[in-house]
Amino acid sequence: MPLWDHLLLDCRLATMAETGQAYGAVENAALGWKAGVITYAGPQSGLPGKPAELAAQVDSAGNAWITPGLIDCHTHLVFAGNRAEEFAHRLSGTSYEEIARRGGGIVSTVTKTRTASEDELFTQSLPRAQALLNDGVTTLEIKSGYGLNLESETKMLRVARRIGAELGISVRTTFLGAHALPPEFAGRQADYVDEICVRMLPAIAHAKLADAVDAFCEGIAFAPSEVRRVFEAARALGLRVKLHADQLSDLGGAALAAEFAALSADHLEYTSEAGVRALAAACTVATMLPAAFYTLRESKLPPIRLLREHGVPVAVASDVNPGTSPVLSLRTAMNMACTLFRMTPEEALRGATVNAARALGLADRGTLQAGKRADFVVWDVDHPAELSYWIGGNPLRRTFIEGREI
Ligand code: DI6
Ligand code: FE
Repeated sequence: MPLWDHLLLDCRLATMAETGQAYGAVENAALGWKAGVITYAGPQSGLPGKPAELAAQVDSAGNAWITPGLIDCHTHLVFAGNRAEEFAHRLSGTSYEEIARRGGGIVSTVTKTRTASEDELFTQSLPRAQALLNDGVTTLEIKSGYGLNLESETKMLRVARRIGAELGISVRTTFLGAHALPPEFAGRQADYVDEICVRMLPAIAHAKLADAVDAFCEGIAFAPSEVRRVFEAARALGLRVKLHADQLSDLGGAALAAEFAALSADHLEYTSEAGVRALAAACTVATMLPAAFYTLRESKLPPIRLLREHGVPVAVASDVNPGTSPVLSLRTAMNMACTLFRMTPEEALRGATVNAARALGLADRGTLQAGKRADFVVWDVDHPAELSYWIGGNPLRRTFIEGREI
């Protein structure tokens, strides 16, 4: 009786485990799995028996590099329409904040998303998830935040879950009701925060539609005191939080996220050293979103050196959204993390695997180690640094999710 379902021989594994080796690399390696879980990831010479006796199916990876499936821990890919027109306006000099103040920006996507039927929203959003999957993503976070009322926020979250079921990809959903002020609440921001805390959040928690709760803490969005109310409501319902923090200004977002033991604080361009210390103490992941930095032509760099010095785990995500990050490739975001933020290619890959898993509170994936989910990608590259090096192209050869090739 074979022990395992499948065994791949002749692999080069970028395990991303903390082994002291760059990328946790193991060459001349083998990878075995059973029932969707890795049973062996190590040197081929260390296999506990003859391959044919170990697994029902044995084949060769032809010495290809294999990484954990990429994890995109911050996206807003469920939305209707697009904002190519706004892109043109920004290029001719109108700022993102100015467009938001004039009722464009996020609110224009809200109008389209509210109007779209659930099927239309699904049909428009699915190809974006498919694009990420085609580029190596096997776990994906999707936020709501373009509905801004209970009906449309739950519609978005249902569509997000349906995308996961349709593609066989693992989707984690995040409720982002505190993304923007919906027009019907103009001049009544406190009432909208009440609506989130008293009505929307409890209903969404009850329907088990969200795995976490997020908020946009910014001058053009929600103040720290308002975010605090949302986070207290989330905590009372047993939901973990994340925060869009310090993207366009320093409102102390990182420290606020840390105070609530957030899974992650995201963006962080304007975060101070005190904020970085708070993240380190709370074991909160710092998520870099360089494609938004790029799209907004920002110049204030996030404090990468301080994050390193204080040992904060750093994730990298696409932030797919129609306004500030129309990027449908996590590898492109990894490239930008290197070129724009001067992260190393290894840090970028760590940020899109093991640290991204932490940012989603998922302990069962992100590395190639026995006991982890058999989510992995076989790449046509000579070195794992190439995953951050190339822009475009299609180096992906095979994708496995829970041990099943897709
Ligand atoms: N920060 C962002 O970069 C996106 N949301 C957020 O909170 C932008 C969303 C949009 O412009 O549609
Ligand atoms: Fe975002």
